[in-house]
Amino acid sequence: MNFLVLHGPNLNLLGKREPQIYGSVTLAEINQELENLALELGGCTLSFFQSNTEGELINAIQEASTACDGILINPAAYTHTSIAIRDALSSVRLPCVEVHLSNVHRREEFRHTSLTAPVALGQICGFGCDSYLLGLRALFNHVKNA
Ligand code: CA2
Repeated sequence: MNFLVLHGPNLNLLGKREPQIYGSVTLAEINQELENLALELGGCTLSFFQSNTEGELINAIQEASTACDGILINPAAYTHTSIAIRDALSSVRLPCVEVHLSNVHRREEFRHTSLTAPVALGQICGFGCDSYLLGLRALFNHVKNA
């Protein structure tokens, strides 16, 4: 099984700015934790991509259609704004799990809407790095049992 892990805009700043909201863990550390879990799950390889650009995220989603069995995505602020990313996820027809570090439902009202969650298997939020790990487990189990 091959999974694409997609990180949206500004997540490259993790651990470097606003630790009171997003914690002190860096994106590299999250990716490492995911690699460790993939090893533990067995038979699962991961590719990682972060971009601050909507079009690059869409290209990565489209390219995943031939190379991957599923997508783990934190679309970051594009969660709340991007019909284009939602359309890309929907058209690629791969199982997808949406994750967020913070509990978006406890934050500003504009973060309560996700344009992407309706085309995902599910959304996990509020558990910091564990949101990603829980998301990978859910994606792995879904694909294994499909
Ligand atoms: O909680 C999440 O994972 C979010 O996807 C993070 C996004 C936010 O727009 C979503 O509403 C919820 C923001 C990512 C920005 O990350 C930063 C990290 C460190 C410093 C500044 C921004």
